[in-house]
Amino acid sequence: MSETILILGAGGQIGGELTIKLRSIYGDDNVIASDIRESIFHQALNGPFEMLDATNKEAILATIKKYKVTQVYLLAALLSATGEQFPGKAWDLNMTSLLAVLDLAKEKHIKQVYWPSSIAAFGPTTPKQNTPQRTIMEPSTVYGISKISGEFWCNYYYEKYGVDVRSIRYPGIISWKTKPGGGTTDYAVDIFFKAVEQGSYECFLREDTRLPMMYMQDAVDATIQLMQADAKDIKIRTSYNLSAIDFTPKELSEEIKKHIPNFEITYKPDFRQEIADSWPQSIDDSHARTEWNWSHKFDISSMTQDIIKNLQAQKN
Ligand code: AKB
Repeated sequence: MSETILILGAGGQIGGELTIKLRSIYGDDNVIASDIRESIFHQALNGPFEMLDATNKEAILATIKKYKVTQVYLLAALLSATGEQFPGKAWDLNMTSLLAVLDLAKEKHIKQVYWPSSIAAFGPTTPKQNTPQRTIMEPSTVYGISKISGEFWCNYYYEKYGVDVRSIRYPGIISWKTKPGGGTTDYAVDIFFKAVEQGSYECFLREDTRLPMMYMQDAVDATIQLMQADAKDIKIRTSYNLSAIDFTPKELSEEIKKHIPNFEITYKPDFRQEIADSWPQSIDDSHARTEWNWSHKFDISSMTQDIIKNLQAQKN
């Protein structure tokens, strides 16, 4: 399989780890990382890096032509918490970049597009447990509004122009190599860094806030699996529900205590509590499991063990 891949937003939490994995599959030179600013992370990696504004269609096209790009993974976005602080900027970045890339695919400059949606596309009126693929979707954040709108744009470009665009509704993604920024589920990453560095963490969500989550390795594998799946198996062109684990801050802290017994957590909920309260607690992803054979590998205990082992090794 020979592809040349452009990643927009490669300096972000998911973009960074996707770059590493895609380069291990397609070769360093066939995966072009790009972001609006240079990242130290990418200086440490082999392979091309371009400074690129994901909202600048002409600049993206020039890069596509320069490297003969066949697929674009669009990971640039403003997340839920930052989006509430900068609503206009979130809408502009999230929608302009998506429409630019969809247009480039419609104009046949690229063959395939990946774009992530999120559990943020759901809202307070959505059934919270085992949230179905098709259900009430009335998001209450700007980020969520951009995600539900983006999903319908993807479906529209697929139906009207035959654009091969594929998408996943990510739950909170937990990583240790790259850090998230500006999300509501970020506590579940920060908690590990603080637990290893200082043995304590002040959580910005209530102890009983249950949210759907996933370890980064599973998220990256799912993304690539979806992109490599036979087009005939992709039945959903809005975005696929995807699920692995769900837990509360209290449950996660108890898991961390198994490895760091003195770990202490305190709670000081802020504006992100309302966002978290509007999202599902668990997700039904049976379409992804039956249509393209998705299955997750990490549960809360194997994930916690892996993250703490790696962060402690990094510290020493
Ligand atoms: C966020 O918290 O905003 C993101 C997401 C769930 O899409 N991690």
